[in-house]
Amino acid sequence: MARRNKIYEGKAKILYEGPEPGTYVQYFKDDATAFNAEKKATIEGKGVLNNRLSEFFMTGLTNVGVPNHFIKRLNMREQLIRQVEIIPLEVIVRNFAAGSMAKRLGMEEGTQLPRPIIEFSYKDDKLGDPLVPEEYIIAFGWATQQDMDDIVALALRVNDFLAGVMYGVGIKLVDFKIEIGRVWDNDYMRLIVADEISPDSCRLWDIETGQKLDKDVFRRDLGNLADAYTEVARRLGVLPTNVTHATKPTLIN
Ligand code: AIR
Ligand code: ASP
Repeated sequence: MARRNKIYEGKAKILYEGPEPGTYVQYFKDDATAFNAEKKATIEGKGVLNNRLSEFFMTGLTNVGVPNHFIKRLNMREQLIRQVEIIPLEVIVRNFAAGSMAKRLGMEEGTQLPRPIIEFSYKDDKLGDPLVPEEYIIAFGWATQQDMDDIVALALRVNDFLAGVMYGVGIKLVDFKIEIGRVWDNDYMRLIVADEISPDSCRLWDIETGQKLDKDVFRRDLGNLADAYTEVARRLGVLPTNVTHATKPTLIN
């Protein structure tokens, strides 16, 4: 059988033409990159875990009424998604200072913020995804003021959902990144959550021990990334509880 048409290949995922108009197949690779692909590795099992975890979070969002691109998982590494026009922004929500915010402001990582803080980066690897003010976004026409209001509302709903789900399994949601896409239903345009939600795009710390269970394990060489993601999946009930090593993940259907 002929391979599907490749639409786009990113650092961790590939998009293929979907079986019906308006759909794509999203394939999760085992590749990990950090610092805009300066650091690279292949981590066996990561793609399988992220496919399943993104399915878990997106399905949960659907169930609480937050619109997103997920349609269904097709197999271990692929999911069917709605085709969207991606807004070229990384929408970052922070509950505790960490990463680039902690560095920029000289704050200790883990400091609780007075309220969730949302920031936007312009998606451009060559520029290192620079932080941009809303003023730029609107002036350059990447999104309108109405879009920005909708994006902030969506981001806060995702934050409340994800923070609650993670809290339930003893994990603190420090921060995360989402991407937003436009879809059209006839002439009516809507914004929905797109891309992925996984430990690649969140900071997740064990509430008791502070242990990092996200991509910082790879960025900062803190241990085995697949083991950390397996732990997240296991706590969420996505993997059987007796799985202790990620090399060959077994999935519950
Ligand atoms: N993120 C940003 N660009 C790519 C990703 N995955 C996520 C990080 C972190 C949050 O956005 O994984 O959860 C904030 O990242 P930073 O580096 O700005 O502190
Ligand atoms: N995903 C980006 C990269 O590949 C940023 C990061 O997650 O650190 O560099």
